[in-house]
Amino acid sequence: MRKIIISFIVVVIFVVLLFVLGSQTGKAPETSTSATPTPTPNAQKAPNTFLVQITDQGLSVNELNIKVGDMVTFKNVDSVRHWPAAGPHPTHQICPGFDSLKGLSQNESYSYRFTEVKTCPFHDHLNTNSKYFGKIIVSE
Ligand SMILES: [Cu+2]
Repeated sequence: MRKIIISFIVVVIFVVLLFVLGSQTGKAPETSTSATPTPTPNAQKAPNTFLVQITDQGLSVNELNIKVGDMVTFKNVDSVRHWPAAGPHPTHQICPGFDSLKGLSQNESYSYRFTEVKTCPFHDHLNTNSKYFGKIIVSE
């Protein structure tokens, strides 16, 4: 009877050892591959805000590379109204929601936060001149 109990204990210890060793070897490749840090949501920096000024000469920036979560502020510094909106004109449906919904008067701003990986072409809904066309490239 005593022999059975001892051999049972030995088996239990053996199984526990196997489990511990198994979980360690399971972790080992993970730590070796994480030598090159991969960005995690917690490691990402705070969202940025980018400014696009709308002037009588056109846009201060026509092509903008941003990250998901970043915001773009369009400020009209021209004396006439401008209406930033996503393409295509006139429905603005490529990036739904990216639309000031009215013409901005001088010194008025419109901000939009981009929440998905996408390229959003935009234009001035009130002016078909190509100098008011641009695109916002949103990446992870
Ligand atoms: Cu339009």
